[in-house]
Amino acid sequence: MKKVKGLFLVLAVVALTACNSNDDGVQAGIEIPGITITDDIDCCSAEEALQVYKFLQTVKIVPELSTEIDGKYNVFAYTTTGSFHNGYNEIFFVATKKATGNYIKNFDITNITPLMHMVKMDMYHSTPVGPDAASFNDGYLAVKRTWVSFVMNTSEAGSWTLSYDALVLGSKGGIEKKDVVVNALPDGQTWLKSFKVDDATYYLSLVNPLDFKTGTNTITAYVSKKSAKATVPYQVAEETFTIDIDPRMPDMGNHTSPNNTSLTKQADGSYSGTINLTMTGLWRIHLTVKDADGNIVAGGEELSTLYWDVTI
Ligand SMILES: [Cu+2]
Repeated sequence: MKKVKGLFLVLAVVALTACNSNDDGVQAGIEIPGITITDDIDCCSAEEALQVYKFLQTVKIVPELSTEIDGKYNVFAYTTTGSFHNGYNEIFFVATKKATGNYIKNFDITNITPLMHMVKMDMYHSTPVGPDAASFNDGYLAVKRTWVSFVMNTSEAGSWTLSYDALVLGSKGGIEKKDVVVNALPDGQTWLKSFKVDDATYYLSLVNPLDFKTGTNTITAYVSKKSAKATVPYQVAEETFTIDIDPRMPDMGNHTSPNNTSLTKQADGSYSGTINLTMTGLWRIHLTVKDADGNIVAGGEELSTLYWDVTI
């Protein structure tokens, strides 16, 4: 593959300094540790590698979930904060060649298995997880994403481990029961709720509520079904539901907002709707869940006791 070191450095300089110069000379002394400076047949052009690098500046590494494979490759895991919290957490993965630091486009992260040990009862349970990690942005295909939604935080009641399998250019690896800490949410925040239909337990994971802004927002969630065996990660439910939302401000006489739309199931298995948060403060999003025939299976009453709490 052709070397494009010069081009890459120019792009990097522009990206890192946001200078407006059209000077196409290579500037000396720019150090960008641990990233590719050449095209790589196993990944991408230097330009795409720069997009990967830039994306990784927006997230933080989770050291306990990173690993080395066969002495040849590294797998690095990232979250928004470098840590985990109650409810939905996106996890991003990249694989690199140890020798060059170059990214690798084709790798698999599978069987993500979070496991909580409940001390008092000496029992174990898992939690909702996303599908196998996959690319999600055409600009940087070498970054894979999935998610875990933790039903409990780490406390005296118990603690979490996480495992996954990795396959990088034919080499197998992964991590096995690494300790991870799951932080509690700030007081008054509730981003994960459960409901029961007959003997089945379902979890409603609200996606990234910190992204909500005043006004109209897309609201995204997942519905996961508890596994028959509690230690098996809970997959996205195959059933189709509709989730009606009724956002209120409990500190302001429970006033509501206009122009909200229900969350409906999307092709990718997520649920998506529209929420209108007319002002800053605490919003209690009351939920009513209907099955595919329109029968209410959870919530349904005025100010449903099934709700998420979000402060914007
Ligand atoms: Cu637990």
